[in-house]
Amino acid sequence: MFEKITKSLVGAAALAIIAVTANAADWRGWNIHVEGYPNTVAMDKFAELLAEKTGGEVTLQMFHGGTLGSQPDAVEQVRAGALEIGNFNLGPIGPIVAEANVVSLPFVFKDVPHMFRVLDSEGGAAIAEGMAAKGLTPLAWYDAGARSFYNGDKAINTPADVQGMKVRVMNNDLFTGMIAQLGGNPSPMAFAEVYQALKTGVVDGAENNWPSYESTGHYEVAGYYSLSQHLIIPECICVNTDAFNALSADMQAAVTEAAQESATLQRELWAAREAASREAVEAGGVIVNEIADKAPFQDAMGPVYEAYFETNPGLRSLVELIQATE
Ligand code: GTR
Repeated sequence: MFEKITKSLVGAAALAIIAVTANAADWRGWNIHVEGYPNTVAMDKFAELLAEKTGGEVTLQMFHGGTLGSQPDAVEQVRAGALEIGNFNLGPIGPIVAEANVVSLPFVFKDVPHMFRVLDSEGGAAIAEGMAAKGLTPLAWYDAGARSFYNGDKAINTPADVQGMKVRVMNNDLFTGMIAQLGGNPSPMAFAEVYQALKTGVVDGAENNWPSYESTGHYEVAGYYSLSQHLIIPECICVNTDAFNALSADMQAAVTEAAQESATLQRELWAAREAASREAVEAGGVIVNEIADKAPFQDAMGPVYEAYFETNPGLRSLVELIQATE
């Protein structure tokens, strides 16, 4: 009798454990940005919506401020499943996923709306497929505006102004090639190190969007911001592909919906923050320089495109598709 009860209790406990673990996933997520940054707020919202829409079956603990490591490291961690979620810029993903690297070609997009139109078309599908094949499934796209050059001692108006300048870039051969073609010395470096590098003169300049230029304090040590807008790179909420595929179809739909709603919020917050950041740095004494003619910068990028096509002959059509997208 006693044995029977014990057996059935053990059986019930085992069933309960199976029931609890069958769909449940406790995810950990990486984000590089500080509190209050649009992505940080939107990733927290994602975590909230995730729990809500999956009835608590999928939860997410976010780690902000790059506390879990640099972006290139975090990309590898999500691919390997050591982390499940990352809010990544596609720049550092390009070296791993050739299709995703098209968005890091300088001047490939006309503006941010053009970028989103491409992402919502078959071009975006090709990029997403390439990413998933490398273990990074994009669930939604975030806005990261346009990146422009900043430095300490002069406005940049022509490629000649970049001549001999040491410029920090994100890890990607397209970005080192871009600076080299302008006559500068590219210096790939982790985001967290840029402030100190600018301050101590390890680099002369860097490039980023308004919110990052402001939130990092880079504007305090590099007070000329020249509107080259040479890169328009989307960001993703990316999930480890195996972790996502392990979920039921219903749960996958709920997770995707949470990510898309988070992206809608992020894009609204982004628009407001771009304006606020610009205002804040200008109030802090930054000199904003409109570049009258960006054509010489664009014309200098020919060899960067050629090098890309040489390594990825199959991707010429994807670039053409982007250029043909209205
Ligand atoms: C920011 C982007 C970050 C990171 C950073 C950088 O605009 O949101 O993910 O890529 O730039 O320059 O490293």
